[in-house]
Amino acid sequence: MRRNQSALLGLAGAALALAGAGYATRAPRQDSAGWPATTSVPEIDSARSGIGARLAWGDVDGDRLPDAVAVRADGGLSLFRNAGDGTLSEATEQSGLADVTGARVALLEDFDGDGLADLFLGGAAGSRLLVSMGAGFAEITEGSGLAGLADVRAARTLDYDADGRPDLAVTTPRAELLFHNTASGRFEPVDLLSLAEESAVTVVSPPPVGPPPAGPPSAEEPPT
Ligand SMILES: [Ca+2]
Ligand SMILES: [Ca+2]
Repeated sequence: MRRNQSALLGLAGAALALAGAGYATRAPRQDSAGWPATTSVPEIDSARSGIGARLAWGDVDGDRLPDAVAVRADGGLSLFRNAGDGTLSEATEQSGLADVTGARVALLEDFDGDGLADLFLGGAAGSRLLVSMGAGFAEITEGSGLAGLADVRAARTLDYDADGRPDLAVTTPRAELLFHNTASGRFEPVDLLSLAEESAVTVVSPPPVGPPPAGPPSAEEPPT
C-alpha cells in the first residue's frame, strides 16, 4: 500500500472516530477520503498531497468543534481552528506552534482532563508534550517523561487501566511502548511483559469451584 493511501485510510478512520464521539453533525465537511472539504487553506491542500502528511483532530479551544493539526512533510505543524461553519482557518502562529520542527506524528488528546485537547508530538530525535491553554499551547515536555522518546512512527491513546485518564501507546521501529498517564502531567513507561504476565495469571488461575474432590476418610475422623 502506498504511504499516501495509508494516510488517507487513517484519516477516514479518524472521521469515523469523530462521528462516534458525537461530532458528526458539527465536523467540517469532508471529502470521500476524510479530508476537510476546504479550498481556502493552502496548507490543507498541500498536506493533502504531501507524502507523510497527517492530520490529528481534537477540540483545542473548548468550543466542542474539532480542530485539526497537520504534520507537514517538512516536519513543521499547521493548526487549523474549526470556524463552526464547515470551514477551518489557520491559527498556527497564534497557537505558538510555528516554531515546531522535526515532527513526524501529532496526536490531540485531552491528557489532563480540562476539556481542551493537548498535543503530543513524536519525532525522529525526541518527543514533545504541550497542554492547550485555550488560546495557545504551553510546553510541559520537561518532566513529562517523554522527551527522550525518539524515532516515533505512530501514536495513539487508550485508557488501558480504566482510571479515566488517556494513556499513550507509541510505535517505534524497535518496540511498541505504553506510557501510563499519571495525574501530574507525567507519563510513566509500563512494562508490557509484566502486564501480560499478570493478565495471564488472572486468566489461567480461576478460583476453585465446588467442593474439594472426594478422597479417603481423614485419619482423624471418628469411626462410625
Ligand atoms: Ca487538556
Ligand atoms: Ca489511564
